[in-house]
Amino acid sequence: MFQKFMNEKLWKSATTLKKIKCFGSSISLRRHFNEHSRCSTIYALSSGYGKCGVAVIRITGSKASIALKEMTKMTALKPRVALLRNIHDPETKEVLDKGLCLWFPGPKSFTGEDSVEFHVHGGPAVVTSILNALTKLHFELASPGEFTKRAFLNGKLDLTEAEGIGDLIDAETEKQRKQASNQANGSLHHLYNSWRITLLNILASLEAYIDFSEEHDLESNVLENAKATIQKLSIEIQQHLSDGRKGEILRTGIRVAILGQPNVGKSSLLNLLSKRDAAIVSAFPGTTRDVIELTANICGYPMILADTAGIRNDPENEIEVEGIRKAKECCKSADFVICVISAENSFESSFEEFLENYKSTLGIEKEKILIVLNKVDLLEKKEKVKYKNHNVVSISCKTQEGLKELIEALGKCFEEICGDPSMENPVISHTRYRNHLSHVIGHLDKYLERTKVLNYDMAISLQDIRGAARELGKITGSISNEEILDVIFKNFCIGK
Ligand SMILES: Nc1nc2c(ncn2[C@@H]2O[C@H](COP(=O)(O)OP(=O)(O)OP(=O)(O)O)[C@@H](O)[C@H]2O)c(=O)[nH]1
Ligand SMILES: [Mg+2]
Repeated sequence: MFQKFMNEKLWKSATTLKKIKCFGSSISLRRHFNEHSRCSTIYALSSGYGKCGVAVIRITGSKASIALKEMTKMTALKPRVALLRNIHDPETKEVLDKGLCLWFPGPKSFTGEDSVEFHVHGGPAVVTSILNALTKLHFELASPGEFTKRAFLNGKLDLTEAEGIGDLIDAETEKQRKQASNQANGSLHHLYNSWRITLLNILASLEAYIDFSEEHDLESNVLENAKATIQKLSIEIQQHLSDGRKGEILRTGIRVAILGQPNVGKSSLLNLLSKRDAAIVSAFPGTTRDVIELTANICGYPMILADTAGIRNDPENEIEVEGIRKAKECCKSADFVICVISAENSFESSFEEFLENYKSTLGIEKEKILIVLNKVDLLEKKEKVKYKNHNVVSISCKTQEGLKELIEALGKCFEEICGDPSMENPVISHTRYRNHLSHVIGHLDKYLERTKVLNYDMAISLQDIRGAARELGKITGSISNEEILDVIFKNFCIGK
């Protein structure tokens, strides 16, 4: 009988979960959105601005089909078939361009609404004329990320998938693309949703247990099972959280600082790795004063490389003192440090000692440092061999000798820091997820703490589980509000 009662409860909760999965957004927000979207049809240039071969203009909303009828004179609309048509101004009837026209009736479209695409010649005047024509149909220019926001509100994707799409557009390197693509395809959605479903199932069984046990005095292992599952889940989430922020670092770029004494070739290395003549190089020690940042792609990893002032004990003036202070700050906050030494200087002390020195004076962990011996073009062959025994990469910024080895070594270090998104389980890519997950752990810990006491109040303990499920819902967007969505979508580009 208890089992039957439980089954009913679980069935009810499963139905709720199905709804959650289908729509992905809170019901009131969806209702509000549906009312608004009924009257607003939006458009935007979805390909980049500027001269290009083909430009894509997208229209979405309940009146999108009017664009096809008024501007292409098409009446019978074939879904998802590209047709070459003249595109007219709806008022003057002038032909603005000839291009491909596509019709995506909702809900089988990206946004879930009726949508139209015009693929036209990518000249700025052509694009402007078509955008102006759409204004004449009383459509509204889309705000940043509005297409994706509508897709989310129409239950086509959850928030992690929407943010994955945003990251995919921002991705500049192969590893970033892979991580974003996994996320856009639901890797985090599945993980967080499965945790939420586990919690909702526990809630359902505990609620059933409370209801049932008031009338019947039955022994049941429901409580023990719930506790064991929550313990297991808490460990799983904690492991997911203690990931060294690899996903976030990969998404935003690995911050690498170049550190070393004056004149060792730090600026030369920055220019070489970023393939730009950005920093001033001179034989005068103390040339660089400010921190100069450039980006570079190293083996598919995004590196934000900072050149810094050379560190020495006898700075010439207060400008150099400030430069050295900034250099130290930069190294302390970096994810990784390239420490450059010069083959010109005699370097007799052991490298281990050298590393220890940096570790203690600047607080940099040994694992986060790569030592680069520059100017090896000045060394005799037998001298070069001497350095091979040490954990050092030898290079000449002048002749580019050793550049390939340096890039490989950096690639390996970056894989340690960020992992390889092709091989790994989904990782936290946004601080937003980390914050919510920390709250989830807080709720679960509270639950486990309460259940240690004999005769604890079960009804109150259920609040902790509800709280944890709610936090997971905030990540995926099954619980959301306009404010959260505004923050998330404002960073998207217009037309996506
Ligand atoms: N022979 C040789 N000279 C180099 C090499 N790399 C840099 N130099 C020279 O070393 C001098 C200093 O180079 P920079 O790149 O300005 O050195 P830095 O470490 O940035 O110096 P500061 O900004 O003063 O701290 C310049 O004259 C460079 O041309 C190299 O691999 N071989
Ligand atoms: Mg310099």
